[in-house]
Amino acid sequence: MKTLKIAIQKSGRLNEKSVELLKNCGLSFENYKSSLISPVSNFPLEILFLRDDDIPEYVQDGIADLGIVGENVIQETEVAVSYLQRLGFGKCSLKIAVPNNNAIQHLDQLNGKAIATTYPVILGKFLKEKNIQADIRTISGSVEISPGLGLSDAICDLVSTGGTLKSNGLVPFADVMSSEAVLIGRKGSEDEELVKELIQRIQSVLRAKETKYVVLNVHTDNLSAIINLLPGVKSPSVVPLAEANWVAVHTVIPERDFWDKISQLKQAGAQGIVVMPIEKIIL
Ligand code: PRT
Ligand code: ZN
Repeated sequence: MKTLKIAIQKSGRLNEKSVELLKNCGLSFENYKSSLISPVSNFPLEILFLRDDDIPEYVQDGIADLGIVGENVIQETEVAVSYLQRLGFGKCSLKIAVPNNNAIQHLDQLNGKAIATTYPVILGKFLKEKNIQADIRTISGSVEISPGLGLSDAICDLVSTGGTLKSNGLVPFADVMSSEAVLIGRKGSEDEELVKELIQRIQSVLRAKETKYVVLNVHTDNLSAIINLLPGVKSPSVVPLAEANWVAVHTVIPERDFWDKISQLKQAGAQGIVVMPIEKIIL
């Protein structure tokens, strides 16, 4: 049987979450820091640990079948790969930022200015779209210090908390793109059975993360009010309790409106609410 290869970041911001996701898919492997390849013992898969910048090309060229990498890196490297699944971690935005004492207020004012970045391709396309002629200065790192050193008037860099911009006296000025980690595949790999199986496992883990399993007790007088609050669920399980006229309702609640829903359920008569994490949801 064919063995798939998936490339993930060897060390850095995406490494830990990528390893965690694959382990949550039930894959068993050693997270070797020192080696490039780790075999998975219970699935025909090998994990390649690489620098994130190399992952898109490895996948495009078929050296790896799959990869986990930030969308920012895929777009910057302009590779031909298939986007298979957004993964919900490594979220950040590529932003243009200017010194906080700067008079630049509108995009037009970037005309003729120097912008330092490690993302010249994405920035170049953005400026072209906005019809702005600026001087893109490509540097390999520490972009945030370049205005202070007089090397540029603005920067274009990834931002997550905004702390780095702030501590360098910069303010975000324009959003160029937002990014998160995605699963990519060699073109055509999405039709392979093993790839489909792995995507299904990943999706079941992601779905489970978005929901909580909830068990609550309710008097039968209040049962219909409780069920009306759970419109997303086709049929919550209702189990009789030892005490007459009381039942336990088992259901799943989306993470995004969790606390609102819990307080509505309490007001409708729910008691003894127990909340549990879900490991996987297989449809
Ligand atoms: O060694 P290797 O080449 O593999 O790693 P790397 O150093 O190139 O990348 P790494 O590990 O820093 O980031 C990997 C990926 O994480 C990026 O390609 C993004 O998709 C994603 N990501 C998410 C980020 C950030 N958030 C982020 N904040 N990548 C970088 N940053 C940097 C940013 O460049 C700036 O220096 O963090 C700083 C800003 O952070 P805040 O929190 O102060 O705003
Ligand atoms: Zn990198």
